[in-house]
Amino acid sequence: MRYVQSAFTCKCYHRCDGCGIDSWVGPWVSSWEHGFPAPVASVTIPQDQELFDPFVVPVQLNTTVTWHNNDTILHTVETTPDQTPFLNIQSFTLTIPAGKSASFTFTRPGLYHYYDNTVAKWDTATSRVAANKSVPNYPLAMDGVIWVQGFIGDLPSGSTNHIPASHDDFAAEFVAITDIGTVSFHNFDTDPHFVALVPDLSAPLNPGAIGINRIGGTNDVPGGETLTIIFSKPGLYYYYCANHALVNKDWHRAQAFKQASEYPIPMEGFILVVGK
Ligand SMILES: [Cu+2]
Repeated sequence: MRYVQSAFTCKCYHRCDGCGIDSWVGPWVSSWEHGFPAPVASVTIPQDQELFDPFVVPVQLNTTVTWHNNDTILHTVETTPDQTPFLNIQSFTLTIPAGKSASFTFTRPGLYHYYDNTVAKWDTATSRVAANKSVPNYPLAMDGVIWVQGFIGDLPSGSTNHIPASHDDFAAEFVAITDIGTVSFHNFDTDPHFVALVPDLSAPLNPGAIGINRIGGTNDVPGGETLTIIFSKPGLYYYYCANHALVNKDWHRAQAFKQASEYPIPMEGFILVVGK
């Protein structure tokens, strides 16, 4: 794929991978319109786990994602109520009986956060998906993220996030910036918190290292500390606080420590860094 910003018209062009023809991207044109197969991706619902696998799926624009329900009960796939210019731009609700599949085609770049409302709930106080207590992988919730890659206009080059006082979570779960950009985290809590990447994910997830970053709380520094991280590679960064969550290596996800105030909700977040 190739995106060209013309100096005079500000139109974006997309070069077809197959035939090399540039097409004006408005509406988006993808290689399948030039005779190539439409991109597809899949998410599995394994038996007796009450989880989506994999948790985060990066896809190209115009990809049709199919959820395969290999479980013995019905599951739902529903976008969370959160909506921003880069989050849940298309909303969907799918109901998938045991042994069946359902699909959705993503035609707008951005992040899509979805969950199964039969085994997890939307927590309005924190704007997070929380697992129901009865699920086998508790405290992991049955939610997932689809990242539809592509250009998103009007993103800032710098953004902020914070840890509210008396919380063990980040105020915003999803933040988006342009490449190169920065995210500043302020810690209003008494305890120290950390920002570190969930390991062992393959690019374009976590495409660059950010280190293990400690943010002192108000017990350390009057008013709490601010941490600023520079992101110089586009991609989707999935991070967690090592003081309040561990990495579940089976599912490549952050999992809340029992002592964390928002348990079962893990102290995790996503930063989408979009190329200009
Ligand atoms: Cu923490």
